[in-house]
Amino acid sequence: MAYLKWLLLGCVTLSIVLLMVHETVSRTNTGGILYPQESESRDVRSLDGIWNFRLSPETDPLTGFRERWFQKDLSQTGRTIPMPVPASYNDVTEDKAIRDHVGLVWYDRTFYVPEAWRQSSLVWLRFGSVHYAAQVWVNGHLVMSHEVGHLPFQADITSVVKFGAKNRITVAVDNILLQTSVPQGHVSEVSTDNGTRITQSYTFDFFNYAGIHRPVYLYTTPSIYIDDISVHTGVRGDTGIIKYNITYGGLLRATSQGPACYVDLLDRDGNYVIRDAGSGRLQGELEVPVARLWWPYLMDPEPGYMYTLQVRLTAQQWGIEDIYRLPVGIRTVEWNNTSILINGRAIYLRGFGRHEDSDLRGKGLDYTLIVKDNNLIKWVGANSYRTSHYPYAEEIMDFADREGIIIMNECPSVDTENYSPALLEKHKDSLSQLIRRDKNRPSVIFWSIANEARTQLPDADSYFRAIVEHVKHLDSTRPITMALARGYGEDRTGQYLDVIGFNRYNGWYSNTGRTDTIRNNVIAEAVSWHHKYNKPVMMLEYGADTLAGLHLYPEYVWSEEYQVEIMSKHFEAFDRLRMQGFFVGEMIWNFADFKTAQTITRVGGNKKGIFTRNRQPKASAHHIRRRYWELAGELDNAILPNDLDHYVSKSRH
Ligand code: GCB
Repeated sequence: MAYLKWLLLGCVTLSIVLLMVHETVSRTNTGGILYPQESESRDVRSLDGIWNFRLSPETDPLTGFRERWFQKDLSQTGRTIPMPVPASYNDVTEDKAIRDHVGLVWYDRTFYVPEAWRQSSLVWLRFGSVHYAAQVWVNGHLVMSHEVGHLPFQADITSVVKFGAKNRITVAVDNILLQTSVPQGHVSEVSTDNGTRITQSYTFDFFNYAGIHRPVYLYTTPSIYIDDISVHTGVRGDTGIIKYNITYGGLLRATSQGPACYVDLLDRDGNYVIRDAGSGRLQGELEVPVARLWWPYLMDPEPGYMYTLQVRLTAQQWGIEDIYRLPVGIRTVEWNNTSILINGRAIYLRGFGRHEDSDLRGKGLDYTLIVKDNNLIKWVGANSYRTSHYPYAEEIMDFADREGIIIMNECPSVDTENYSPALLEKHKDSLSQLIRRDKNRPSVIFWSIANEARTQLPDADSYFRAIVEHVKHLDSTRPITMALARGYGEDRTGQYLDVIGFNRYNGWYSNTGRTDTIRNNVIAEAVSWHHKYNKPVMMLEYGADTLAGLHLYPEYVWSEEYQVEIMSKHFEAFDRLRMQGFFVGEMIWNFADFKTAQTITRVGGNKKGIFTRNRQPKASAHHIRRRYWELAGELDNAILPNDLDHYVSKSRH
């Protein structure tokens, strides 16, 4: 009985969130989600910093709603503590109750809106991501509700802000995952020494960090504004093609003429390549003579070449002009039964699965970490990664665009089971939001629709057919994949995918310690997937937990030597598979160690990283570096760095 009460409570919390979504949908922007940007017509202010924070009482989680905490300063409702934004709240204090809290937490802060913004400006509030569900009030008015973490949401808050005065923003965050959330989770009751408490469980291993994870921006647009830009690029001979489609927002009188739109194209150095194109139309096509193409890292001496599409929207009778600058990379993506091609050249992926995860910050955006990770990716000679198991921050994706890193862009569906119509809608919605956000990024080459779904279940067939149809409808220019973990014999979903990705822990979860079973098993499985579906195949996860500094020889589980050995056995398999013509990539699990839920199978987290959580290399990082660079040399004629091997003797150098 008590169990049911708690379960219901979880549902109640989320359904309040959902109810509010419906109530506020008219005010929440459902159009584009362009990244906030300063321009001649737009102003941006960051609301990052130290916010006030408090937990909802665990035994009465809905108090904050009942007592309307959003109508006063949070500090007037009880004791608050300082909390950094962006950051996960879990690891910032010494309090286990905060780290392991299940349910709602509250944040607030004040901010000023300059008087100068009153003139002809709309004021927008945008969150890069809040995990898992959020409601936002400005000056006591509910302005936004959002569900599914890892994705941005925004609203026009002009009607509720006070210009030239102090304003308050309040955010309620719910971390409860249920059978109809993406990803799925479960709440249950646990009997403790202090009475009954709720506890949350989930089948995935990464820690369910929560909070305001990414930057919060206040920004302005003119009253008629560029709402969204979509580009599709192509190549004809040495001419680059950019097709664009611009939508605008704001109220125009029924009698008035629509706004006119002009586009310019600038090269990487800011020089005009094309001026005033489009003769006022919202759609058009640019022809870029002798175009510089967007190439992946190490496939070209200047990878990640980005132009800037400068869009000017003018509503002359109102004297309004809005300007937005979108980075654009020109490239093509094609695929067939055996290969993926970028700009007509076959690619071979060498990369990893990753997590947004670091000490203290959890999943909070951290610029130092982003730059460090980006440096390490390039140091290792990787050309790709999967955004396992959810969309990564836009600030991270910007690096991938500019550096030429190929992204397999994954939505937050992990271990999906208990298929239901409600879950299907949520899952589709997460993909709509992801595609809306990332559709213009040249680095995004694949959409990954799920990780390790239970694809052997009868319902998986129609469920994933519907998901694939949905994605194709939104974007048919990129191949769709999924990280499959059920055996090829029982899988029901590969038929709908364009590329087969599989995860398998040979020598770790199966045949532990027997590295001599790896090579043939990997080859046999990859070949079987290809035979079953006649699609390109790649390995998206393999690896071994490794405690940095643990050395055991001959190789023994958890040691650095064992991780290296396991990798070499996979490398042998990959090289033989490459010769068969359908094997398109290898991604090791994981880039870095990361925090997990507490279980007896993890020692202080998942240790399958080739880097420690602190981003220091294990022996495996040096090992994979040699392979990835050598592959780049062999396949793309990349020039190898001269420190791949340390000097040993004259005969080797
Ligand atoms: C998997 C999951 C990944 C885990 C990994 C592991 O199959 O996709 O999220 O972290 O295994 O290390 O167990």
